[in-house]
Amino acid sequence: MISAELTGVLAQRLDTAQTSRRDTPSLADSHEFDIDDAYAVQAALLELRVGRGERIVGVKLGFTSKAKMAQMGVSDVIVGRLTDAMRIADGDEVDLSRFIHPKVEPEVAFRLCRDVDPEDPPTEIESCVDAVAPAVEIIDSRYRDFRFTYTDVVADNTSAAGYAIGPWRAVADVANRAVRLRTAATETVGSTAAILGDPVHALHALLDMCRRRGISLKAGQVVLAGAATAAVPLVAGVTECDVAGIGSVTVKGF
Ligand code: OOG
Repeated sequence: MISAELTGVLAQRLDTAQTSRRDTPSLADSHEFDIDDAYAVQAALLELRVGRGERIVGVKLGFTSKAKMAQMGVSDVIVGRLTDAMRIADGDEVDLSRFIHPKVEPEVAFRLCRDVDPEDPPTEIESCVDAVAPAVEIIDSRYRDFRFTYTDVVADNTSAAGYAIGPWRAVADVANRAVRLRTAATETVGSTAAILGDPVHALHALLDMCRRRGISLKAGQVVLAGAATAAVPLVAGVTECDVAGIGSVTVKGF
């Protein structure tokens, strides 16, 4: 286990990379730390953001696609925090100079209608969700060239940098829906089945992580269930994510 002091130093390094938009080498190049340390660095990083007045508004899951897990050689999802500073309203402009090297992923979002207490977790998390929506997540690893280890990316709040959510609708079956992500440069198609077979499984994985890692969730918070396709560069112009039968969401990079 790394010391509280080193935890703070590593969190500060990642925070400076984000606020100055300058990438940093992998922490694992110079430090040995395990997954528990990585979540402690993430928590310290979020404390810095909250200390600047940001509010935690939800969580995001990563590595929910089998391809990405295989690529990283892991079998566990990762969890990061979303803050209000990361939120982009549906259709709004987003200044690309806010980021280091942003990429975008098509996702499904869930809205929580009940708190989730890790000490007294619900038996099934579906009862805590009242709405679903199409979403895009902007990931912007603070590491040079997106080169990181499993523990690095957890420390870096799972590359979370921005998100936009389309119109909410009452909970619907979101299994195996066609997903299309269009940017000015590329079009990518996929299926929500890439998200652990069904985005609802991402909710189950989240509940498990909440129990294991003492993460509490609050009614009104959002959950991004993970990418339905590989991430693509976020470029200037309109980026649209469409989830068949659920709806679409856009952001406009400039
Ligand atoms: C890590 C974040 C991955 C997902 O949905 O798998 C992620 C990264 O690739 O930078 O958000």
